[in-house]
Amino acid sequence: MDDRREPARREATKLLEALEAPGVQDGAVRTGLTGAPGAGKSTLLDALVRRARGRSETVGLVAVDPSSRRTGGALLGDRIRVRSGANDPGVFFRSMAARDRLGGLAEGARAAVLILGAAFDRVLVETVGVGQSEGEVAELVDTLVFVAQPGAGDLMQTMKAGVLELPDIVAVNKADLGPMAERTASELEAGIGLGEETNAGWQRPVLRISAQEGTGLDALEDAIAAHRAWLHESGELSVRRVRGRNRAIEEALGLRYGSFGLAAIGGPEAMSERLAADPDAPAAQLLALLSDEIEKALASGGTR
Ligand SMILES: Nc1nc2c(ncn2[C@@H]2O[C@H](COP(=O)(O)OP(=O)(O)O)[C@@H](O)[C@H]2O)c(=O)[nH]1
Ligand SMILES: [Mg+2]
Repeated sequence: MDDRREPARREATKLLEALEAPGVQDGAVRTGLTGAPGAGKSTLLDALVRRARGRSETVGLVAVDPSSRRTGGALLGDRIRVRSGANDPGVFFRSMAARDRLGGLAEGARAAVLILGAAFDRVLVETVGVGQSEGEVAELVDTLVFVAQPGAGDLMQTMKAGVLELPDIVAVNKADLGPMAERTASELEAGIGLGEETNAGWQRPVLRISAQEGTGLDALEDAIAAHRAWLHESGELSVRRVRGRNRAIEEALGLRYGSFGLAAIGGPEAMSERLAADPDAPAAQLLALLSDEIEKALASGGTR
């Protein structure tokens, strides 16, 4: 690691620790939107932002584009800026490329979500539903909404990819298209009925919405609120946050030091034990601690 970066890293660690302190994140409703390109995520996001602003709630937005490195989410950004107004201080937008050089998706996006979660009433994260990035986003937010595109072809692909295990709420968009949307919704209901109980005790609803016409959005907001209440009551909220924290730490260390670095402090199993032993420590603090240990171990010559 470049020594000149060290002071900046320490400052960032302090900031992230403060953002993870008890109570700081509790106020924000953190929701992820995922789904195939063209499903209507950005349109829905825009509608949700305008509804939230209508209730005088502030909104922080993060767009994660797994396909591009630098200009990811530019389209969404333009859209939000145009529609919701660039000068509205109650809306903040940040777009993220999937992976920058040092940090993975989890590290950069997680920091953005924490910062926005401390400052805004709602945090909305949009990502294209492809494999790993979707799982990572699921761990950054409290509620993941899968925006389904009507059409059998897409649906079969989605189901094959196993993507449907992650979402807490399924919103079949473009209900204004009629029978095709209704068929997709029925298929998804059947598909979800067969799924194993990944979310113990939470009945995942399949909703019909039209982001364009604004129909079904009351029900969607109700479902998000109900899911949030369930997260608190069931204790699942802290389970998820610890899982997200652990994933972020493991990914960040893996990217910085590789498997060789992990081996230097005893390998992945030793690391899992370390993380499990301290579920309450902020990610940034553990990350800094483990980074130090790895660097010392590497400097003193290899694995122990
Ligand atoms: N008919 C219909 N079209 C929609 C609806 N929502 C979005 N669209 C259209 O679907 C296309 C893709 O929308 P977009 O929000 O960019 O999708 P994203 O790629 O998932 O972000 C655009 O042409 C939208 O106007 C809807 O509820 N009904
Ligand atoms: Mg979009």
